Amino acid sequence: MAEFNIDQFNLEGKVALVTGASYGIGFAIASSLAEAGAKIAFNDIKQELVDEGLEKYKSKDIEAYGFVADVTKENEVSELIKKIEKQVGVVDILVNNAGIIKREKMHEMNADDWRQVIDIDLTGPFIMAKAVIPSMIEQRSGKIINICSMMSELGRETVSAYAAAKGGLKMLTKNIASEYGKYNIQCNGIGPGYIETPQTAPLREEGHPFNDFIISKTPAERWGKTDDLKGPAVFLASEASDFVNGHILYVDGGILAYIGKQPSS
Ligand code: NAP
Ligand code: GCO
Repeated sequence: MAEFNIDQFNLEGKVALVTGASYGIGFAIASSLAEAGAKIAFNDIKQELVDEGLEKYKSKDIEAYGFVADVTKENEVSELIKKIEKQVGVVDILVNNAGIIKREKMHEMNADDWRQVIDIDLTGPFIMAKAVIPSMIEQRSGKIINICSMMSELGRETVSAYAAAKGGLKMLTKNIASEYGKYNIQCNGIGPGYIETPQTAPLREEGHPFNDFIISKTPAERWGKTDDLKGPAVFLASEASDFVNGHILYVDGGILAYIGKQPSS
């Protein structure tokens, strides 16, 4: 690698595919990659969400290409990649963002709900990654960013399937890095802390005890904003991180470093 130059963060000429990026974390990350120069493609499971997303990108002057595709369906993903290659170009950067959570006590959760979470949050990133890796091998370059979680490291009541999937996603990240690093493909994760999005809306309702709990567990003493994830995403998508591989970058305001507030004496 040449001497450091700020242009290493520039993504001009790159095509970035962000899954489930009509709103929330995916939308913020895709916007940051576009601000750094990349062309954006995204998918979602419903046409109305894709349309909503397209409007939002347009209002920010971002040229984005939106497609309907379910990340758990191999045939839909392979069609998606063909369409993107034709209309936008070969995918240089994949961000596996699409994900769901189900908050249920484990002993009351049925196996179908468990399977759905594992399917979308873990098998989806596997299907997406395997669809773009062949062209990344051919190009001898590629970036895959998996959106992990605090639950890649920690457990909590009611999120067993999500924690199992996000813990698995951390290990899939390390395995992709191990298997494809020789082709100059880097696969890293971003582990967001507790971020204000529709996914966490039920936990942030006025008076919800979880709200105070999260603020007290976070040294930054606030919920994260989707904007907090933009810089880390650009870094991991860019040449500036070419020797960073298999790493999970936790963007959590310090949660994982902290034992929690000490009792006042
Ligand atoms: P979100 O607001 O629920 O957005 C997730 C997106 O993925 C939605 O557009 C969703 O569509 C889409 N999606 C769901 N299933 C899909 C499928 N099978 N195929 C394609 N798209 C699908 O979530 P978020 O809070 O922005 O979270 C984005 C990612 O960050 C997730 O992986 C989440 O686990 C992770 N994360 C979130 C937080 C947080 O605090 N918010 C923290 C750590 C990690 P629908 O609206 O139709 O479901
Ligand atoms: C929950 C939350 C989390 C966050 C996030 C933490 O119910 O505990 O929804 O799972 O969304 O993934 O990093």
